[in-house]
Order: sequence, then structure tokens, then C-alpha cells
Amino acid sequence: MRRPIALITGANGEIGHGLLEHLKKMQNTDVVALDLNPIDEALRPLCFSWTTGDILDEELMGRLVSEYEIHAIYHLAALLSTRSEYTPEKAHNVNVNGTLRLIHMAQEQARWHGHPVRFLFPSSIAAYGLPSLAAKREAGRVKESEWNDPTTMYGVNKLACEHLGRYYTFHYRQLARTDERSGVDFRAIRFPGLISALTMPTGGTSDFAPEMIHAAARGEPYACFVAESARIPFMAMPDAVKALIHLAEAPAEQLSQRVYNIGAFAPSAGEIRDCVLSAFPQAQITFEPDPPRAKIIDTWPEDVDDSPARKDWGWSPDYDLDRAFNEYLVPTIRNYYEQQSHS
Ligand code: AKB
Repeated sequence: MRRPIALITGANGEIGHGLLEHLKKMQNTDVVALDLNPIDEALRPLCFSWTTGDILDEELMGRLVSEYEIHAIYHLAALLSTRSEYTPEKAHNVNVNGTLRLIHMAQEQARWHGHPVRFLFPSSIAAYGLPSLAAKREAGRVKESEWNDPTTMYGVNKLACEHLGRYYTFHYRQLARTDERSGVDFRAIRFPGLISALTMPTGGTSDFAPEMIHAAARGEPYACFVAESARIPFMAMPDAVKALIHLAEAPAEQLSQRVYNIGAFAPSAGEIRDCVLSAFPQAQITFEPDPPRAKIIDTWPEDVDDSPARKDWGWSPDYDLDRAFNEYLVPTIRNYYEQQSHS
């Protein structure tokens, strides 16, 4: 008998840290963690097992399905927006082909054990593409069906994966003689910029917010690569993890769609600077926009309409901007660097 598990790819990343902790507390499924890098020591007790490797490695994925019966996949592995611009073809291969292989694996697993495989996919506000700052301001809180014209390879990849997930869930093998549903139960969230106290971001364009906070906590100057007026939606990492779990647990019949916006707060980069200075008055923060990266941020929406998520599966954030800073980010980050300085 193969052990029933939930598979988390990209487990060592920003979302993975919080998700592993949450799933361990829930105690209702064994988790196998997969990442390109060895799983952090602190995360290993939270996993039934962990392995290092590439989601594109057929051998590795073959070993996983021979050893485990996969009932849920949290597919967090991806190249983020800035990094994907430097290697767009590699980004497509990892972000889209890698996701397709995992969705197909979910389809095969569902056929093996006869139950739907819940496939949780972190899409992004990068799936949107506002053509100008005037249009961005006019659009305000965008709905899922609006402005789906991404200008980054990462955003294109996320939108493609959303459609792949919807195809496998509702239209796979639609010409077959048997009415065989794929068994893939795909669910996606278009995450805003995520701010984690526990992990440093790598290769995202929304990273200016966590980079600013972490630099201030380290006592280092920070030159922000977007304009002071730049505005996109953000969220504290605990809310992002909560949303993934809630969407994963929602009965399929409650879902009126398979891709959801969620929002929490949408400050300007200047307002984030003000919060950082309140906590770290000595912080040296300047704004030195890097035009190509700043332009990407200008194509992402000012904010999102998350009413379908609130209606279908009871979404509501626990952290607004002030609480995110005062109760989560600043105390946790300050403690982290104080421990680092004593170690
Ligand atoms: C990025 O900046 O690329 C990501 C995202 C907004 O999805 N954090």
C-alpha cells in the first residue's frame, strides 16, 4: 500500500515555510516536501518526508508516485517575475511545462486511487496587465476577468497555468467515448505581493516591500527600485497560507470559479516606507526607480476585487497594513536579526 500524502513543491520557499507549519498543525495529512534545495532543518520535522530535486525530473517524479499515493498537490515551485524576465524560456519550461507535468501526474493519481486530487496553484496579480498608469488608476479594484493582458513572462505563465488547470478540471479528454473526468480538482489564487517575516524573497518584482523592511532591520540603507507613488496590493504571509488552506478545504460545489483574487491592503511604496520608519526610525530609505522594473509594477493593478473569494469560501484577511507591521513583521523580523547577531 502506498502512503496517502500531500505533495508540496517549492516547499523551501516563502509560502512553503508557513504552509508546512499550518499543515502539520492540522494533522490530517502526511506531507512530502520537494524543493530544488535541501529543506531547511527547521522544516524537516513538519514533513513525513522531504526530497531534493527538480519538478522536471521524470525519474524523481516517477519515484514519488511509486512510493506515495498523492491526494493533494500544493505546487509552489516557480521562477518569479524579475528572474523570469532574464530567462524567459527557462521560466516557461519550469513555470508552465513543470506545472503541466504535475497536473498530468495528478490526473494519473486520481485514476489510480479513484478520488479527485486537489491541485492548489499560486497564481499572481502578475496575470493582469494595465496598459497605463491612467488606466491603472481608473480600473481601481480589478475583477478576475478584467485586464488579463500580462506583460511579463511570469504573468503569461501564470495565466497559461490557470487555463491548463481549468481544462483538466472540466474539459480533459472531452472527445473520449467514456465520460471520464480527469479527477483533477484545480484551484488557484492570484496572490498579491506577499511579505514574509521569516524568508527573504528571491527574484520578485514586488520584493521591494520585504527588501525595504529587512534592510531596515539589518541597519542597511535601501534604494527602492520603484517610485514612491507606486501602488499594488500586498498581504502578510500568514494570510496567504490561510487562504490556500481555506480554498483547499472548500467543497467543490461551493466554488463558482477556479481562479480567485484575494486582497488585504494596497499601500504605496511611500506608505510602506512610512511604516518602516515608524518601526526603524534610523532606516535610510531612498527611491531610485529602475525604469524597466518600475514599469512592470505600473502594469499590475492598484488593488483587487476579492468578493467571489469572500462569498464562495469565506475569505477575509486577518492582517491590515498596521497589524501586519506591528504584530507580525516588525516583532518577528527584529527578533530574527537579534538572534542572528547573537549566533
Ligand atoms: C513577484 O513579484 O514576482 C511575485 C508576485 C507578485 O507574484 N511576488
